[in-house]
Amino acid sequence: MNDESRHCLCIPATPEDLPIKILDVNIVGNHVAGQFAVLFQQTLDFSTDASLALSRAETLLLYAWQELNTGKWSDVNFNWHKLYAAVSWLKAVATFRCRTTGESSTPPEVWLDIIKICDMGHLMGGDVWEGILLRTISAAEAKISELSPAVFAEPQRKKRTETVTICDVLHPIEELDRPSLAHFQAAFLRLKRPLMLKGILETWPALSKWSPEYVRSICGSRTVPVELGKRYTDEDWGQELMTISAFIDKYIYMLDNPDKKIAYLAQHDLLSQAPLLRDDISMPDYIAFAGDDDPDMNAWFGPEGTVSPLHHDPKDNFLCQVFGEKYVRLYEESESEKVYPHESTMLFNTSQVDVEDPDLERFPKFAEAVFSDCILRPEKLAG
Ligand SMILES: O=C(O)CCC(=O)C(=O)O
Repeated sequence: MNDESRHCLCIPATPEDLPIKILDVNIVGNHVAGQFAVLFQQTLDFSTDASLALSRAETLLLYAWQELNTGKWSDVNFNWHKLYAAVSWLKAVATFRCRTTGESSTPPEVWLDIIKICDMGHLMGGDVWEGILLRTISAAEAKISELSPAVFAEPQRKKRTETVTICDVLHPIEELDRPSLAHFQAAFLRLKRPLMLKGILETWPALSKWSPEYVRSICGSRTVPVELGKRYTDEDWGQELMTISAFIDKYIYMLDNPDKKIAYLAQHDLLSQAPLLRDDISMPDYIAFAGDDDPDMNAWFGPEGTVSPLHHDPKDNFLCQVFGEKYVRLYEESESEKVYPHESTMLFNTSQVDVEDPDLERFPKFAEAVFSDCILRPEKLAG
């Protein structure tokens, strides 16, 4: 492997620069720790057969995957996450060794696969070895744009045709045009009522730049979790990991999707995954007054017709619309009983009522529940 490829894959000058003892044997067991050590040596010793390292990496990933998906995600010991992340990077290196001859230049498809493998590692495991997965992804992205500039070319905004009728607003949420911070604090935080803020996002470059094609050009090769189905409360709802590019083709442009199945890239920390998108927005000052020093920042990206069922979040929310429009309905906490929260522990924060078509025989009190509503368009922000 030449120096440039080693550099792109973040392989240190000497293997000793990567600590091998990162796992607690008491948690992962002697066998897994032993297999990990062999994989580590095999992958970074370029005189060995890389296909052996690759199949050992696959086996270890499967093992770690099972551990990660047994029981509650929050109860999984962090050693399993670390194992998944570290093995993913070793798999990326082994894949590169299997797919390249060392003589001709590496085709962009190989770098795209490296990004996929590292993204999976990062999604499931976080990161190890000082952010090696994200560093490898950045280097691979740079390599792709150098080899094949068209993949990341500056896009044209594609025209979309709206066909979904959006609900009528019945009890409009109060609108404020750039309120002072003091006014905002009094109106929203003290009275605890929702507000629609106007004129706040005007300076965001995202408003003029973002479109499906722009997002594709920035992070089309990145893997993200996608919710399949119209609502997460539906029986046939599921989740899948796919690249953003595949998501845009199949679920935004509905290519190769004859039944027009709906999917939603929902509640995902996309802006950390794609820092260039993060540069197109700025945190509204009002957030500093919401008493959260470390706010979560999630993105929702979907086709027309996607629905987030009526639910409650543990934190206050600022919902900003950058593209398209969205009907939002809010119920006060005092109305909880009338919106019939699910009884299961998984969905306890979600209403059983389909707001668009409520079954008033099953949920009679829903008819009396008091709500406020609005349509969010790119220039407005609901707090
Ligand atoms: O925009 C959406 O579809 C849902 C947003 C949401 O659930 C939230 O802000 O908590």
